[in-house]
Amino acid sequence: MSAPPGAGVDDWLMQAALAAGRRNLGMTWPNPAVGALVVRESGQGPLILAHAGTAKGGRPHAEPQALADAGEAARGATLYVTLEPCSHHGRTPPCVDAIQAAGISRVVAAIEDPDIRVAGRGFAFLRSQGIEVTTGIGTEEARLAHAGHIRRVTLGRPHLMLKLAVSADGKAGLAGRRPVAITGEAARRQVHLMRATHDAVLTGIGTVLSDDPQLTCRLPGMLDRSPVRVVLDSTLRLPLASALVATHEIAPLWLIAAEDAPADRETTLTEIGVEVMRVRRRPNGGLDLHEALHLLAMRGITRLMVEAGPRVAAAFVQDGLVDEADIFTAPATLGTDAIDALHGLPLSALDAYLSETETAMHGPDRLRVLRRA
Ligand code: AOF
Ligand code: ZN
Repeated sequence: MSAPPGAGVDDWLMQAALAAGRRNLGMTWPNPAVGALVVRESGQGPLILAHAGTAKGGRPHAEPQALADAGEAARGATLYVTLEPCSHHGRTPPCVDAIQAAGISRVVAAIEDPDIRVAGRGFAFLRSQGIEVTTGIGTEEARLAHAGHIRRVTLGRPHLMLKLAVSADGKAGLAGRRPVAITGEAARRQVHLMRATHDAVLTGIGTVLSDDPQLTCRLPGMLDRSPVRVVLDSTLRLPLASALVATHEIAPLWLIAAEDAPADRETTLTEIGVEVMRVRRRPNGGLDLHEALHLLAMRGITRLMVEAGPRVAAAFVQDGLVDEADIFTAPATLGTDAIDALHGLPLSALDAYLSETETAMHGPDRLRVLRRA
């Protein structure tokens, strides 16, 4: 394998570590999906001895798995890792101890871990043991891959991705909630992949009542990568016969209700395995979205995808809570009496704090990715 022109060896090996970690996005919460490689100089270029990503459920961490796989050959080798190795005693011993014990002589890490239990201590310990530490390789990609973890530990809320599907004239549906297909099959598959790489997907009770969605990942063989399904349901109207309830053994179903929602509904729902949490209402009667996100972060959610109707979508935009908007635009128009994609707001409201970073075609539909600067 030869290095692409212009990129240093550390850069492209870090890209491989990032790929190893990203494979498990959506499966490692509450932990970040870290990637690690053990690499030795072979005399004819670097040789990747082992690679690993943080395991499902968040443990074991990436580094001890890659080190165990490399075995004795790790002695004197370099470890590439997408996040600062941990230095705290959690449910597993610190990764820095495993790195030292394996005899690694150099660590290349993309970014510091903002978790207050680590925050530079991992690097400091490695250096104090005479291990060379290089940081700042693949920083931008690592910040994206670990955005959920970073926001959860620094802001107490998940990274929020808002998915929208709009017609060429910026509409999201026909008046009167009449169903209409906007985007095509390739976009649908991409949305299911997005569900797989998020910890949870959130919608509003209005969408549940009109569309009866499952919000699972129905790509072949990927049903077990379905996210936690979260419904904003202030008065607990979720029908027991809904597709969400019918699939609650495939992926958890959590409802976020108002403090004043009927207690007997909560009892009924809880008995069938649905989890109910409550948040305050805002003066306008809507649920307090900041509190809802805080609750989800406390439950361990790092990456939240919002796949909701125009009212819920607009509420998150208005509260400044959207970190990324993934907008599929179809070639067809729906006409002036169709419903706006963001209730009461132009689509350009997203430009107030997001800007376009990527664009790609999925069949006939264009995906634009907007991110917070
Ligand atoms: C690493 N490598 O692969 C991951 C790390 O509860 P614990 O003990 O599993 O620790 C969780 C914290 O460890 C998490 O908040 C984050 O700071 C770090 N995650 N660290 O060295 C990994 N996933
Ligand atoms: Zn660790």
